[in-house]
Amino acid sequence: MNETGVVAVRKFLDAQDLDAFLISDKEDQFYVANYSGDDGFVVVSADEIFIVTDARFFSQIKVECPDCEIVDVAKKSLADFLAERFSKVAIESDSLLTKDYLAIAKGVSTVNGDLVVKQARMIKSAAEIDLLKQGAVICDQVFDHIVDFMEVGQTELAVANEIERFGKSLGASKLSFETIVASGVRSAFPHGGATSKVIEDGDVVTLDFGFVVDGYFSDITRTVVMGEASEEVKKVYGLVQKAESMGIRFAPMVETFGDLDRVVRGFIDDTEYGPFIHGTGHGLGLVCHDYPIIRTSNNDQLVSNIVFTVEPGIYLENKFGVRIEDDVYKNDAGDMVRLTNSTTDLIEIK
Ligand SMILES: [Mn+2]
Repeated sequence: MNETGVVAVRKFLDAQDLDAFLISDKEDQFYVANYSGDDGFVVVSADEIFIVTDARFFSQIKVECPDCEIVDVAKKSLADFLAERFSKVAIESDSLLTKDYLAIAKGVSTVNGDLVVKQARMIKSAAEIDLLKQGAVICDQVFDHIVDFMEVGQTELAVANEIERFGKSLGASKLSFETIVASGVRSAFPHGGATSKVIEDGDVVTLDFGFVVDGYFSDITRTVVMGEASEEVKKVYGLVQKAESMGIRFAPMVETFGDLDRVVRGFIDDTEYGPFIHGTGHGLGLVCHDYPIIRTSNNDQLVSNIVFTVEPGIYLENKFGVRIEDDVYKNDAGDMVRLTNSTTDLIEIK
């Protein structure tokens, strides 16, 4: 049971005059109740926490969430359980299946509580930051290794496989996402997964990867050049590098994540290579693209201990693309701390 999560949920129940909060999002379930089963629901009321699931998970619940009460779905459906005990229930519309919602809505009235747990999850404890740091350190070690490993003539897949193998050998439990190795004109695809394309001399190569440590995600992007970088590549690279460092430098001075997006976006949009086509970054935590997504419309305050990425990019169709991404947070003193520390200077692999 995570005190911060439970407090946030019960505060919402109080404010909205609700009887219970139905948590359907798996990471929210883990965050609030420490329940890691891949099936079932967590229901938080003013003084109890229930886990509604089947017998496959009962023994695990006794270990993970000893204070929670088990509701056996073989004997009572979720909808019946809620209808018998509660009348007004918060739901998570971004994860609750429509069929479950329709069944529940017959017996209780519902209020949407999508961001309640996600906003609590944004603020990381020291222990969570430590796990996020461990993943970021693996990213840095993998980047060092892959720069030595890469040669003209390898396929993107061979490079991706080596990134994944090496990261796991350093203790990662899994990948944050399918590794991106995009070379040559493919580097202009913002999310170009690795293919059998052979990496050639002069190719710009975008490497975007991450690893999970104890459930917490990391995410790094570096763009390298095989052989000599052209003047245009150097110019675009320099602009992206500047945009990224501006994002990190300005983060302590802005009020909201939307403001941070405007700083980075404004810089790229004002160059001859604008507009900047995606968000400036995203939160990192129990999922890779965690709340908040850093875009102009986000009004969350950029307060201390929210771990997030800064990842501007410029993509020139049919030519090449450059993106640089680091994992950062503002500490209690108001200073930015980088979790990933690989150089952002242009590396030409010769
Ligand atoms: Mn990212």
